[in-house]
Amino acid sequence: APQKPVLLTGASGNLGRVLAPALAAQGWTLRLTDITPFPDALPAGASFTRLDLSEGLGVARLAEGCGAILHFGGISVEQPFEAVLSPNLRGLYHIYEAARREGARVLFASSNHSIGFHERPQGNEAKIDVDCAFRPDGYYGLSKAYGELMGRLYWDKHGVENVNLRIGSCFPKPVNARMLSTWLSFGDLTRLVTAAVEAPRSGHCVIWACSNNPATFWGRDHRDRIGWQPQDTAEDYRTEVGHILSGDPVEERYQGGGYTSIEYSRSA
Ligand code: NAI
Ligand code: 15L
Repeated sequence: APQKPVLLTGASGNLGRVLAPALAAQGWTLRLTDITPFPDALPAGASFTRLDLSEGLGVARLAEGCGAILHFGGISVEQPFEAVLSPNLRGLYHIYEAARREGARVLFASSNHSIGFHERPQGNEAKIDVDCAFRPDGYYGLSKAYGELMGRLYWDKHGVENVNLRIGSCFPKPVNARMLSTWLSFGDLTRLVTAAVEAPRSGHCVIWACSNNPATFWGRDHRDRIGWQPQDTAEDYRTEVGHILSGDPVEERYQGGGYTSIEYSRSA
């Protein structure tokens, strides 16, 4: 287990509620935080502080003495610009300033929606690597691109290490055909976070956070630097969900799926 406490933002969210008990069971000392109360029993060795990420002083105080910040808090779906702005842009800045002060490593829950307007590869067409262009599919995806670039800046200028997890679809199981490509199991997520915190050095790196899916959209990334390999596969669910398509041509064309077609108004 890490020697210093680990701060987990977004602790009351879907992934926070998976990670908090799983990491605590590995003996980690966790500081949990969210704007909404933690709905479950507090795991052993964990404390919880209710806080809005827009409060920079509060974030700085919570991060005191921490060796890593797992940043999973904020807006997690497409929302109007004004709703995304404070949690995802201002909040991210507070996280990075705290990390700089503490010399802590940041794990950032980025998203496939930072690159969602790449087309899905057909047949044996080349898959995109993590150094592909950002092609956000909305204000949410744009905030994730900003978050990854914030990591780039703080590494280049201040040596703040950061691992950016470009998460596909992290749910108990895939629920449609797209998720045969994008699904990340909870087990693979927990092992990924563990590897990213425990790696002796990470620098600035970007990881395609999906399970070992043969139908993946994604190619090379920096997983070797942290020594992570996914163990689960969405393929186990092909007969169950492989026929579940949206019927929307925009959604099915692009990697970001349903987010790309929200308010889509391009005519050619
Ligand atoms: P979630 O929406 O369940 O959890 C996010 C948490 O952030 C919530 O508990 C919410 O209360 C908290 N939050 C929102 N605004 C806040 C603020 N101003 N101050 C403090 N806390 C605030 O989302 P989920 O699914 O757990 O995702 C966690 C992270 O992973 C998010 O950053 C999301 O963008 C990212 N992600 C998740 C994916 C998934 O498939 N679940 C896919 C790609 C990225
Ligand atoms: C995300 O970024 C969201 O947080 C999650 O709710 C899913 O929509 C996921 O992407 C996805 O693309 O399936």
